[in-house]
Amino acid sequence: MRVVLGQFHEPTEELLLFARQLGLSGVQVNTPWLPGERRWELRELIALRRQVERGGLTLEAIENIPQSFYQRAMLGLPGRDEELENVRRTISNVGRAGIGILGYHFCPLGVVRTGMDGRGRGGAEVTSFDLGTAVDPAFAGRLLVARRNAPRSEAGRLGKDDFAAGGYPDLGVEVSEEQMWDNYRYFLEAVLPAAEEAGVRLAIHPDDPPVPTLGGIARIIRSVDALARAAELVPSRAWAVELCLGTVSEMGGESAVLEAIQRFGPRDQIAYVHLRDVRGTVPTFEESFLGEGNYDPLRVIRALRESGFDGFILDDHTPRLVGDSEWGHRGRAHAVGYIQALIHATEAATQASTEADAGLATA
Ligand SMILES: [Mn+2]
Repeated sequence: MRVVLGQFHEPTEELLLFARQLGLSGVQVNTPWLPGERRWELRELIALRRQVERGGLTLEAIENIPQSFYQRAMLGLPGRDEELENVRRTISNVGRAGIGILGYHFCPLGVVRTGMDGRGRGGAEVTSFDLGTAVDPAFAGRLLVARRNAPRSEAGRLGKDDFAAGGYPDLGVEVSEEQMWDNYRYFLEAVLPAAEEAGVRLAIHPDDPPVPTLGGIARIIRSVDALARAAELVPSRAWAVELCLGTVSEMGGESAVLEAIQRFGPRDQIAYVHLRDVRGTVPTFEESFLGEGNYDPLRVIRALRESGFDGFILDDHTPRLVGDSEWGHRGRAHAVGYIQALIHATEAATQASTEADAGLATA
C-alpha cells in the first residue's frame, strides 16, 4: 500500500514537488484539463503522463472524465450511443497512454452539501450534509452542488471553487431508481469490453451523499449492497470500486467500511481508496479529521492489508486548516502524513508477526 497526492486538475511543477517532498511516488489527477469536447485523444494523455514523470512521479490514475462526455448515458437520453462510442475511444486512449485506472461516478447530480463552513477541531472548516435541509425548498438558494465541467478556475484545483451555491440544476428529466440501474447496466455493457481490451480498470465512486434521490435523480450507488449489485451487473475483470471510505462511512460508519473492504478486497475489486471520514451517517453527517470520525483509521488500514489490497490510497479532501490554500495544502499534508504512519504501523506489525512465526518455527 502507498499514498498518492491527487484531486487537482493539472499536475503543476509545484504540486509534483509538494508530492515528492511529502515522500510520495505517485499522483492521481482528477478531471485533467485536456482538450476535447467529447473525448480525450492519445497525444494529450501521453503528454499528461510524461508531465507527471518529468516531475519524478508516476501517474497512477485519472479520476473522472468530464461529465459532459456521458451525461446522456447517465440520464438514459437519446444520443447516449454516440457518447458511449466516444467514451470507449477515451478509455482505449487512456490504456494506450499507459494509464491503468480510470475512476468515474454514475451520479448525474454529483456531490451535494448543505454546509461548507462547519467547524471541526480548533475551528477547522469542514463540509456537512443534512437531508432535511437538502430537500427543503426554502434552503435551495444555499444548497451546494459540485460543478461538474467547471471551467478552468483561478485556483485550478478542487476546492470550494468547485461548488456552486444554488438549487439543484435542472437536468430536464427525472430518473427513477429502476431507470438509473438500467442506464448503468447499458453503460457498463458498452464500456467494459473496451476497458478489458485496453487494460484499464474502471473504478466507480459511490454516490456522495448516499441518499435515495436528490433533485429528481435517483442515486443508486448508496450502500455496500448496491456496490455488490453493481459488481454483478456485467461481470468483468475491468470493473472495480474507487473505494471512497468517506462516502461508505456516511452510509453506515465503521461497520459499513469494514464490510466493504471484506467484500471487495479479497476479490481484487478495490482499484484504489479515498481515505477520509465523517461524523454521523445519513441523513446527517459532517466531515472530520482522520481519527475523529466514525471509524478507527488503524483498524481500517489493517483490514485493507488483510483483504489483500496493495494499491494506492489518497486523502480525497480534508478539513481546511488555518491559512490553508484553496486546494488545502496544509490539511492534505497532515492527512498524507497520518496515512503514511498508519501504513507503516501495519507493515511493522506484519513484519513483527512474521518474525515471531519464524522464531517459533526454529525454536
Ligand atoms: Mn471520495
